[in-house]
Amino acid sequence: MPEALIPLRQTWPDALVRRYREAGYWRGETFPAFLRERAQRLGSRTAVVGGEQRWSYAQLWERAETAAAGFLALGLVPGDRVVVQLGNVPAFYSVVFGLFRAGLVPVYALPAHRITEIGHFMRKSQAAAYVALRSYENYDYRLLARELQAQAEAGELPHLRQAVIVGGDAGEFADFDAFAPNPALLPTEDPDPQSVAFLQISGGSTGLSKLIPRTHDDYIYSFRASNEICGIGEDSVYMVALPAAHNFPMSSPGAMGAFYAGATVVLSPSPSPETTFALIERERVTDLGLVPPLALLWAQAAESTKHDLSSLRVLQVGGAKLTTEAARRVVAGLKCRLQQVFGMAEGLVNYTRLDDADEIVLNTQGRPISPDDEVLIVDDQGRSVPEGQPGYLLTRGPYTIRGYHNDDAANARSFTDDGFYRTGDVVLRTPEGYLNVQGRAHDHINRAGEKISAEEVEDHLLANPQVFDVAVVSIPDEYLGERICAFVIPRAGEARPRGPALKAWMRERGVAAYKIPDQIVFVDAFETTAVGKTSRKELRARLREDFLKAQPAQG
Ligand code: OOB
Repeated sequence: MPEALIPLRQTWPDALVRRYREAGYWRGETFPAFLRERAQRLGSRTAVVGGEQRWSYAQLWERAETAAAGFLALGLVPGDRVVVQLGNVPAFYSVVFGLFRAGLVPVYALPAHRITEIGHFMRKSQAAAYVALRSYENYDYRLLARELQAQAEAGELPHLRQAVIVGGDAGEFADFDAFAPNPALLPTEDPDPQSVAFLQISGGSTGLSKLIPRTHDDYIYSFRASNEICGIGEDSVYMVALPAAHNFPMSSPGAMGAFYAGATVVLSPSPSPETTFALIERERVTDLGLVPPLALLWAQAAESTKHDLSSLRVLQVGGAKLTTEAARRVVAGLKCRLQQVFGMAEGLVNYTRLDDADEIVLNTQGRPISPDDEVLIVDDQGRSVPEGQPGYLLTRGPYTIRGYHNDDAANARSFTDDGFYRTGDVVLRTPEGYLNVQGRAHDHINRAGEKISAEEVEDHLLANPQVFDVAVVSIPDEYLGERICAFVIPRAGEARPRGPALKAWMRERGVAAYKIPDQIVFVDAFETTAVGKTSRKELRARLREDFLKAQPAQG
């Protein structure tokens, strides 16, 4: 018998629960209930467009109900967790809403994840099932399903019972495309709005990604309020250009906000101008979110494009810092409104407002969604810093989690005794109450919006017998914002490793490609301080500094 499932919960103190309800933030809405209502009311309106598919609200709901019945027919039971690894295809939403409808709990993985990450999500969430596309971006996810199955047979994934393949050709796995409607199997009641609807994954600033439990009430509030701030309504056409599972295109206001508003969601298989510009013209896209390097690429490409981009109303940029100069270039290149978004999967999201002065839009990362988002900016001792000074950002509020799932050590580190989440970001607040992101407390690398833990990459490289020691740092990069640089001390007596071979070796371990170092620098030793032992943090800082001094001209 596998060990019992660790309960999924997110607990705000009673007084705050009352406050958030009375203030009208938490309205007792749930994912299945709102989509069912939209399907009844909006029926034939287009909900989602992707590839050759174009589904109305009625069709999306019908497909979600079929998916729900199919998952339950496989023997999954309400409360089971299901790791979902799908790309930007309409089935992403029929699967996810199907899971919600069945009372199952999606765990959102990204298409780039491989066995190391997926195995970790499966174990941490005690997942009963894995759902993936047959193929996406030239990768056959049945390979991953097979690896998971082998781990399950070896007793390493005691909860895993089913793997489901979407998009045909399911091989030995359950075939999502063959799921049949069966209303008798479906729950008669909608889930508890205070219950955990899904597990999002953290950027993993230290070590492996953590699982983020979000409730129906808290998450729906975040995108309903985002819709208002971002001006999303029934006539909006929202494009998902970043990976659909990421919190930004999911809920800020994202596809979920768009569905909530009865708008149309257009999925792009790639965020490149070549792919997206034609789609923007064809579908008359009005809103979308990008990470800074893509926004710059778009601004440049827009100047010479033959496509009509005049439908674009708002371009949101977030996930990593957009410098003032970059913001200017984006505004000059794309003739639409810019909105900066500073958010995190754990909760808090800040937006510049659409009617803010250019000064604010160019120079800040916005202000919180909610009047009840509490923001503290503190020093090393946890004391508030004087107004206008940089400090660590702590936050608590009606859509910010109070703890990660199944991770006591991370919870002890990441939350204060009175429930504030330590974001790890260093920010300052302007006199108008807007936040400006200055940097961060942890050694993670923000590579074009993908967060990579230096520690995690170091651990992988240290597993290589040719590597004696390694320090992984972020290096400023013109295109990516930051790139991953690994300083490696080869092991004496072993054949000297080569950079490309080390990268290939890491890839073969089954690690997401975005975590593979962009650059490997071999060194003979890490110089230590007179005291003898240097902290990893200091060591990384020193290596980065020396590297930049030695090669000031490098990107
Ligand atoms: C978004 O979410 P995550 O969970 O991938 O990453 C959160 C972290 C933040 O703590 C911060 O370090 C960084 O990403 N970040 C930014 C930023 N937006 C996010 N740093 C500077 N400037 C910004 N505008 O990245 C995310 C979630 C929802 C909406 C938007 C982004």
